[in-house]
Amino acid sequence: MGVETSTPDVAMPFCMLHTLSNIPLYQRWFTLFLVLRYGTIEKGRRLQGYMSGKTAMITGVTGQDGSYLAELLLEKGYTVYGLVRRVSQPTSGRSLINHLMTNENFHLLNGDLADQNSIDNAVAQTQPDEFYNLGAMSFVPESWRSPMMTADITGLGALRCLEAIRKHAPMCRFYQAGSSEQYGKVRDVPQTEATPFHPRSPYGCAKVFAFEITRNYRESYDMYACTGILFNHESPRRGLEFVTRKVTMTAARIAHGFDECLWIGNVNAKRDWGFAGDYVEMQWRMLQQDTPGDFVVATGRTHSVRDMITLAFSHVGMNLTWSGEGVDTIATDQDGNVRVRTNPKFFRPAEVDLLIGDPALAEKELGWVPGTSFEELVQMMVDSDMSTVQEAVDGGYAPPIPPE
Ligand code: NDP
Ligand code: GDR
Repeated sequence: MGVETSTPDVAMPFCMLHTLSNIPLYQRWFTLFLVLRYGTIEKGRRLQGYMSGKTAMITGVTGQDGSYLAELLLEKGYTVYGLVRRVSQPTSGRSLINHLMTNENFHLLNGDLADQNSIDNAVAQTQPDEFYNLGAMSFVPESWRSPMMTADITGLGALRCLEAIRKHAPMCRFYQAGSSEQYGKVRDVPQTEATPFHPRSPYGCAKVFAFEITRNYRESYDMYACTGILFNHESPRRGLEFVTRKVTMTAARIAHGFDECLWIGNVNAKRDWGFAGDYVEMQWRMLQQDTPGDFVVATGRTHSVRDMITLAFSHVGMNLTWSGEGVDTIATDQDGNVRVRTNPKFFRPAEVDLLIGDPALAEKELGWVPGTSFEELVQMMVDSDMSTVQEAVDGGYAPPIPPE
């Protein structure tokens, strides 16, 4: 028999009493209004999330998306629990959430996506209303070097979260961070929710498993579980190994005289790049619907890596001219200096050539349109990295270096 996902009507008055006893009088009246106006206790409780009272758990809270999502949920009045791996030096590596540590509604719990017990305990202890599984080994090239670990964390990790919810908090709503890498060798242009998957990396394969097992738990146990199939999204918080951040940081380093040129891989690959700050709003919206579903989240525009580099370098005063093909591809600036060179070690065993998502369903059902253009995104990232490098110069320390 399936597990109930919404509060049965008969329990409604008791749920209301319990819920209302924890909040101030004026909020009780507003909540009652919401319940009467919108008809069901479930919807009333969800809208009440604006005022507080809801609890969310986030895996991957130390990463780009996790940090933005935690900020968003705290602003909405949630109590947020971040599940973090135990590290020997907790302050380093948590720079993206340091500013949240003094917020009384933000808490960290030790847990690892490789370890069922830790996720079970965290869910049983906190009884979250919403669970966002953003944790993953998320760097595609690493997935060829560590395919087992990738399958374990990025694939099985999602199953472990679903199991913990099924056993300990079956009413909890689950969001899985799906990826356009699931489409890989694309069968449709643009890609939609109906486009078949053909992943091209161990990472993509692991994400397909996570997607399918999320759907399976929804269908098997009637759980509110859904996947956002998110296309590439970037920000000043993006890891330095991903191409956009590698480009913007290297451009800033070159502008300040730390490097001569950028070493790059396949510049012909095309991606649908959006701003991560916009995309976490969608992750939240997907858990506020009456029925769970899977959605493509994308801008509907695509650009080549080459175009992204050209744009980023133009913001630091270098106008690039490209020449050569394949491993001989280079770009020179207006003074004839070679600013971009190709290193075959950045080519992938199997490439995803073209990604462009169709966000029409998300727009229609969730009322969402991305707010930041590609041009604004690149400008924002270059500005941020120029400031970071300038601060290092002023402070007399070395600026960050993108990993090889
Ligand atoms: P990041 O690489 O910035 O963050 C990954 C997070 O996962 C980190 O917090 C990391 O923690 C955590 N993590 C890694 N291994 C484990 C583990 N064994 N147990 C617990 N946590 C772990 O990723 P993003 O923020 O960019 O992406 C968030 C999610 O969205 C990921 O699942 C990614 O695959 C997916 N995605 C991302 C897209 C993008 O363009 N950014 C597009 C589509 C999907 P630690 O700090 O300890 O390393
Ligand atoms: P991706 O992002 O693999 O799409 O995965 P990444 O920025 O790593 O690569 C994008 C494209 O750029 C090409 N490329 C290079 N990439 C890197 N990292 N370094 C280089 O030097 C370089 N040169 C060219 C790549 O070949 C590729 O075509 C990201 C991650 O966030 C995943 O977790 C997420 O699921 C997908 O986006 C959607």
